[in-house]
Amino acid sequence: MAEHITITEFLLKHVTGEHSLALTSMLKDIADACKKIALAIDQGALAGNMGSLASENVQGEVQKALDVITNDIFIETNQQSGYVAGMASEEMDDIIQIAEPQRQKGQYLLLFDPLDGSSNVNVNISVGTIFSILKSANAKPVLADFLQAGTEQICAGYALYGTSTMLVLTTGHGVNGFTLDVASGEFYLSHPEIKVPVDTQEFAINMSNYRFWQEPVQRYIDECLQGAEGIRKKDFNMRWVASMVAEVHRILVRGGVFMYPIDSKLQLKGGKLRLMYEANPMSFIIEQAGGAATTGIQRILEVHSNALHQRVPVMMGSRKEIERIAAYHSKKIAH
Ligand code: P6P
Repeated sequence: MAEHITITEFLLKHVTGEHSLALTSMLKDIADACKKIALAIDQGALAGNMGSLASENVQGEVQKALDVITNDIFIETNQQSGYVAGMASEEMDDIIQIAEPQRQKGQYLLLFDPLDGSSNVNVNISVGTIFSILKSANAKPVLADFLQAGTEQICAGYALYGTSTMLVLTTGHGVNGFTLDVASGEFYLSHPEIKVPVDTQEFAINMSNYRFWQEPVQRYIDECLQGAEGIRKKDFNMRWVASMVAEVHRILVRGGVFMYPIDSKLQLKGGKLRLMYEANPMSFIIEQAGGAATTGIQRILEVHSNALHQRVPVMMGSRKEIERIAAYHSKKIAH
């Protein structure tokens, strides 16, 4: 792999500033955790952990054995650096305090969804891990220390367990992708300085919810479906993998929009996707790659966080399309 640099070489060379030591160390542990998760998933049904447990997570979702296994891997592996003072997981109600000996070096918060799209595991469709890193105001963080706007993130990324295992991350200076070389166990830089195409002809949304959407979303999708004969004067393609990490990665590579908008079914919950460890990290990545991310009403990264498992509407991807969608929501573009 002489033509590619390893993730460690990349981090040492490119991660600078006040958080550089901490981020280099924490991202090494995150990469190690994702390698372990990839192994656990690659075993598939052979490892006997594809089933569902009797337990439910804080979301009220039946937990799959792998949800718990990957959650444990992420927590255990990311306590090594000494920089993580607290964690929060989609799979756990409360924040996770890190004991004194492990947190002596710094005050960072690691929020994560250990296995996003886990319902796809049994049918062998790509899944991922999403993470976000914040600075804590306290050495012994409490819940309030986690409730920061997405603009406060110092790092975000995801692992995609797809046809290859990839790690994609940003520290606020662009987006870079690394591919796992299974033979050596190293992540190598394979997608430097990723940029989202500003235009697209591809949208990703769960069409079965059409009758529950608000008018601006129905309008946008109707116009896409009208294709070249309609006002958009071009045909659109549709994708829906039901795995946010896979959708966002495709958009980073070839453009598109990912939409999980608010709808009449989700009104009381506030949305489908979670702000702190899904929408915020993915929005940070998309924006750093030149795209945009909105709730329909505001920039996702500026949403005020008032609960650890808060949900938000999510529409992100190619900048010009997201600007159009936001304009439809604010009625700045007449029919
Ligand atoms: P639906 C996976 O459960 C997830 O949180 C996202 O990764 C994905 O985009 C979405 O839900 C899929 O939702 O309605 O298709 O099941």
